Amino acid sequence: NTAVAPDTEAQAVAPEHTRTGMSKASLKQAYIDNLFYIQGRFREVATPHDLYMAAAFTVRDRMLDRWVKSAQVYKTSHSRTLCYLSAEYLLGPHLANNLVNLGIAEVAKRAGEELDLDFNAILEEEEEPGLGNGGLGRLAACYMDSLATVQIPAIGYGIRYEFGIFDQIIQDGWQVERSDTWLRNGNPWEIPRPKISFPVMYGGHTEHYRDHAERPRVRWVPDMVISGVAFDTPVLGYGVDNVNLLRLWKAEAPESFDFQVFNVGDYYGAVHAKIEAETISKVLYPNDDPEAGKELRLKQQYFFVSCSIQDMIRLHLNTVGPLETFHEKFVAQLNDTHPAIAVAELMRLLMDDHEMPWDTAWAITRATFCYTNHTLLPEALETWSVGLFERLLPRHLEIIYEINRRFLDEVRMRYLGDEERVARMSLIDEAGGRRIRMAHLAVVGARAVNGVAALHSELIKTTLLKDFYEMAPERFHNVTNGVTPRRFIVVSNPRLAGLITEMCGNDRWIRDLECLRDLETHADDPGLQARWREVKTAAKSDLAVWLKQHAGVVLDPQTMMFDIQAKRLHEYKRQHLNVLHIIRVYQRLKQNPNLGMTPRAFIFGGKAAPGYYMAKLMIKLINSVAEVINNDPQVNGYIRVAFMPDFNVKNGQRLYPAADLSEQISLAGKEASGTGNMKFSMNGALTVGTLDGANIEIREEVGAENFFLFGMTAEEVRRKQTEGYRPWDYYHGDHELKSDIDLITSGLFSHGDTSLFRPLTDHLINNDPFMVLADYRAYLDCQDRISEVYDRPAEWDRMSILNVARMGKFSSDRSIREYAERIWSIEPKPIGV
Ligand code: NBG
Repeated sequence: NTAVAPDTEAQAVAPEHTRTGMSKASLKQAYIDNLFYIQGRFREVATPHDLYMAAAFTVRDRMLDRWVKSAQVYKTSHSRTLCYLSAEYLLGPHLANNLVNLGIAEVAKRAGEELDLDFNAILEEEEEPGLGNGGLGRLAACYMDSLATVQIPAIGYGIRYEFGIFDQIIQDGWQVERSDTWLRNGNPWEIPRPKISFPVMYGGHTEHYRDHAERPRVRWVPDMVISGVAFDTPVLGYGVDNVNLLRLWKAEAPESFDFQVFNVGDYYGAVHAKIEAETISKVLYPNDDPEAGKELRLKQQYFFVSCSIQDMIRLHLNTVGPLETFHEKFVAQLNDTHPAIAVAELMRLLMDDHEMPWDTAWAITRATFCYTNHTLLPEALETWSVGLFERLLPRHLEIIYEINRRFLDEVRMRYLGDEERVARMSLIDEAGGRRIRMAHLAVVGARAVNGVAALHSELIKTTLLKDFYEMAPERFHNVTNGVTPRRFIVVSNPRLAGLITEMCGNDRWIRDLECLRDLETHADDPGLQARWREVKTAAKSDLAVWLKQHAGVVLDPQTMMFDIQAKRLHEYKRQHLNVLHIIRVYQRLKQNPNLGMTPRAFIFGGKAAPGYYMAKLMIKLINSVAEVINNDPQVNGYIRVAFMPDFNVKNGQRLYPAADLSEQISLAGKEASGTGNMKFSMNGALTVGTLDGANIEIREEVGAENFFLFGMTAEEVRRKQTEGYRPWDYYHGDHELKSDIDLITSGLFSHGDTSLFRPLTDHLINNDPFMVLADYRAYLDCQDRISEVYDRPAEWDRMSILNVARMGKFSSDRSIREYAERIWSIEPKPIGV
């Protein structure tokens, strides 16, 4: 069931006479039926939303067929199952992706045409579930796609936030946040499971007692109980019949709880309890890095972890049997430390509810969990105050103390007399208010730990978790991130996908991205280069139309290089370095209006955490520079600046295909991996980048000659930091740099206001924690080289083709296979039909 073209295979699954047939005729019939029987509409009165819903249900029915079969096979074959525990899933729109994975994108389009439907308008109608912040949440979504595609039985567990990541609008150049009401019109992709529901407890105290056999036992008496209800979304693999489960939990007040209060006559108290319970899954925290100490966030984490572990135990008891084999049935991957409390929760359930002794419970727990670290930034490493834990999760605090006591004894035994090491490794940070180090809990409770790119995994071993690495080096791994080529090439860039398929002679590359290598031999072919360029220009035109409508900026897709930086706004990602380059080009043009330069459109996209002042100021700066440049007739034939509002998955899909140049300019050692870097290269953009995160591996793959490298290495950064970095010296030592920064403070971009951007420029000159000034000159020189190459189209196109041809490694299918083989020990389980 592997090498069959998806269209044919899909037809084999559902014969024509069934209600989920895949032919054009059955699709048309099903669509009309769904419009009528589900939406209660006929064509003449249907709204665009009705038309979308009917399409979504038509596609969903065809997935459910396969889902039921997958569930049956997984159950009867007792398949080992991967549970991905993640507080975020940045899924993006489902419809187009599911059509592609079902293999019916083409036939559905034709069916739509015959029904006189505007296919693109229907796709546009979908509101995307933005249940994540950025890279980490999107990675979880790519991994769900790949798990199904490489046929690994898997359940993704998470939270069904009622409000996902905020919508960003730009007002007067500033970011303004609007709440994301994605569920407002209903979500056709999910199936509520009111009967799959678990109690989740908070607060109260613990009681230690002896049971009938005189064994010491613990009972947790909470002061609040809520319930978590499952909502399931099917996730279909590409070109296979495997459908996995994404199970998201919604918080509700348990009925019985309501009743109790109601019975004693406290109606308002009951209502209040209900509201408080439902608050828990209300909204996603919009920060890349956790805000310290937010109680509701800890409640959310524990909420979805507790429901998920209880669900796993239920599944195990229903299918396999005794919990002693729990770790043989399940592996649980912790996506960062957000679900790390799972270590204590599994211990609690095994011991308190299922009467297991500590050692057995601990052996099972340690064998179940694996932990992925996604950042080295100190401000992003989660810790929770012991006081908060004591109030919210008193039983878990006891368990964590006991885990710590036993663990530190081991450390002491191993490193006699090294009490400093003991303090460094403790799960409790004793310095300045006692705090629980969630990363340490995850490491101690997991059998494998991994970073997300080669450099990052090395830095974990030599800095962040050095002591742990020394103690158990065999538990440390690297799995470099990947992205799904289904969404990020086939769905978002159909023209490129078509050209690649034609050049390769088949579409195998979609499930085996290494096949793109076939393009290499054509890299110098002027015929391919011309078509390659046409595809790129067409994507640029689409983006230009969109940006004109949504950002009010006019860009010329024919003459301008599209230079794009799209990612969260963060100082370490250095959007301000990009801005300094724009200002330099602007000044050059002003000094010499006849400078024949390569025209460029500088395009930005990204959200700032609502409380991150400096990041918001960077957005304002970009928009302010844009306003001046775009309205200056002396330069605007050469350069323009655009800020795309509301960068999300849907809008990302407009950006990646249209980029000539991808900006990956973080300070070396700070970006754990990056995944946007992969999405851009896969779509033929060349990268200007530092030796950071996965950039290093991208450069290795595509060849140094096809990558624009600049800046310090992580090692050089470290050295400069220890020697004492003085941005002031750079500012005074480079008159162009000084004049670019001074132009910002002059008020030119702020209608004469010389104080507006002062916080940003002062910070650069005096502190510059991410060494923008140190890399400025190298960045500018590199950008000049880039402009020169862009003026030699044959050379540029060749490089672009080679970039795509050599991106095989960065498919998330490869990442998942590595996890499955090296970390999880899970075999693919094909669904034969
Ligand atoms: C982010 C990193 C990125 C990385 C993604 C996915 C967090 C905490 N980390 O570099 O900053 O690509 O994770 O691994 O969001």
